[in-house]
Amino acid sequence: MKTRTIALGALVGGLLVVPMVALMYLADQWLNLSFAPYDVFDWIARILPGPVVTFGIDLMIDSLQMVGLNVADTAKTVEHIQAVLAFGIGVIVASVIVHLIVGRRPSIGGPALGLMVGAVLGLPIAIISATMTQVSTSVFFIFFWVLGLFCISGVVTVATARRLLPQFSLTADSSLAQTETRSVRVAGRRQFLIQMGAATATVTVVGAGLGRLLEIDERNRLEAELEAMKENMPQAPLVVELPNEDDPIKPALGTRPEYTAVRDHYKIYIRSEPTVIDGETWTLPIYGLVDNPVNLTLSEIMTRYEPRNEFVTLSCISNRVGGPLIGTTHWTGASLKEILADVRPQGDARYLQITSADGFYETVDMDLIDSDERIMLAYNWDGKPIPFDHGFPLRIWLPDRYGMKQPKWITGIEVIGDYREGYWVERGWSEEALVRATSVVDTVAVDSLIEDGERKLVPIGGIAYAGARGISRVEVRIDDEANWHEADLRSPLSEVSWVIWRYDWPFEEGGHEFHVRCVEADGTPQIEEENPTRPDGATGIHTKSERLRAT
Ligand SMILES: Nc1nc2c(c(=O)[nH]1)N[C@H]1C(S)=C(S)[C@@H](COP(=O)(O)O)O[C@H]1N2
Ligand SMILES: [Mo]
Repeated sequence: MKTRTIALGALVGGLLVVPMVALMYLADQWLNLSFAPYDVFDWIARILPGPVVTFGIDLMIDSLQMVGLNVADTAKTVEHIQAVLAFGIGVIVASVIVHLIVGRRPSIGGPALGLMVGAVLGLPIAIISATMTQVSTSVFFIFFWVLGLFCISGVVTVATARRLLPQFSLTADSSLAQTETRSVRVAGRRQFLIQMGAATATVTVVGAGLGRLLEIDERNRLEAELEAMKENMPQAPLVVELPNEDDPIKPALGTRPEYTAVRDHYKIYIRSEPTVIDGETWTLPIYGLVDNPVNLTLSEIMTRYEPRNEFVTLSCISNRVGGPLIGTTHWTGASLKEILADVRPQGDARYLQITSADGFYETVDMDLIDSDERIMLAYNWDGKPIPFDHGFPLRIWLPDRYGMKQPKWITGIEVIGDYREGYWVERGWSEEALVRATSVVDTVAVDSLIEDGERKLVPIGGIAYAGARGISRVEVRIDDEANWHEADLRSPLSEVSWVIWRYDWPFEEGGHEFHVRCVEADGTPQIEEENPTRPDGATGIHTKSERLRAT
């Protein structure tokens, strides 16, 4: 009897949660109410200890790689699925518990119990949703929407439990007459379940379908808005020209693009969804230990300060050796040193605490800003306003640091005296987050063999990167050779971008391993020892295995 009750509870929970999620999705898209499964997921990710979160992310990345999926493309989708699944499992478990309670005590039940169950579960989730939400709707509405939905679901769950659990429709089943009524009742229950399933399916399809249409519509609207904004911006869109087109060293076929298309640039953010900011109303307050606090608009930042341009390679500290979380694009912004001079920091000012719309924050040492005019508050990528996913309208750029030190979606800068840890530093990641030198074999280009007299050469190529410190040398080793061969270096896009290298190797059939290592401009070799990403960034030699056949 107990296993039947559990199964029934799970079934009802499942039938309930699917339309619930669909309705929340619809409400999110239509009325701009928050999508609770993401809010809860984001909240859990925020409160869990750093190592646990890192372990979870690592596990996910490993699994994705094991099944051969592109991590940069799929990681967020997997997170979304996890969030919804976790939410679904939560509701199913709750429904099972309700069924067990109602089943054990047929005397209790009814709408009061349903309301109570809904409120007990809905209250914390409504509070989490209201505090974590990224939408502009009043938290008051969000709170009552989530709570209300849970209360209704609670009432429905208890009511269905009372209809479906056998002890409500059956006292004894020994006599023939009662066996007849029993079969009638079993049939009635089955019909009720079918009706419930049909209702579930209808609400789900209509809710999810409408929600999806609205979502597409909204995305188009935002993109059109950003397009229109480009026209009115003091910084006219610019066609980015690469400075090294004429370089005689050409990338080996199959090397990643030297300039990353913005849509292919990796994306990392602490939330399930990117943060969307209205550029028209956004301002940047700079306050705290300053004599002249300011509140700058986007166009003030663009026009008051000489725009600075740079080809920037950005890497995530969670990028593994040879991983996808690295990209190079063209950044435009205002020198932070110049902006700071205008706010006139007071004598005891030491750090800037930068805060972001998504709840992210980091601290930057003012001595660093003083010593490096290149540090910028960037508003353009690839000659256009930074896309929503990448931090519109403003993000900071710090040469030589991993992405974790560089907030996007900046909403405020407080000038402070005492050091405060940043979001990821608090979670156990590197305080300095200086990028570590790394080199990667992208390709062994068997499809573009070069005839060299008697021999054939196979181009091998990839990237090397050491932040703002630059690369002076890249070396390749094949299999267990004693010697490393010096590769050719293409002139980089900038002093702070990665370098494309290539080495044309005398072709030999069979399986081979191609290893690469690099040396920084000042002669420091890359760390060959393997280290994990946490806490200071991954190190180690990248190796590509390839089976070569003459064609
Ligand atoms: N506001 C905010 N800024 C942020 C983050 C974030 O989650 N929120 N992630 C950081 C990390 S860990 C990285 S690697 C870079 C990624 O920038 P991208 O998504 O444009 O590639 O943004 C950094 N800035
Ligand atoms: Mo990162």
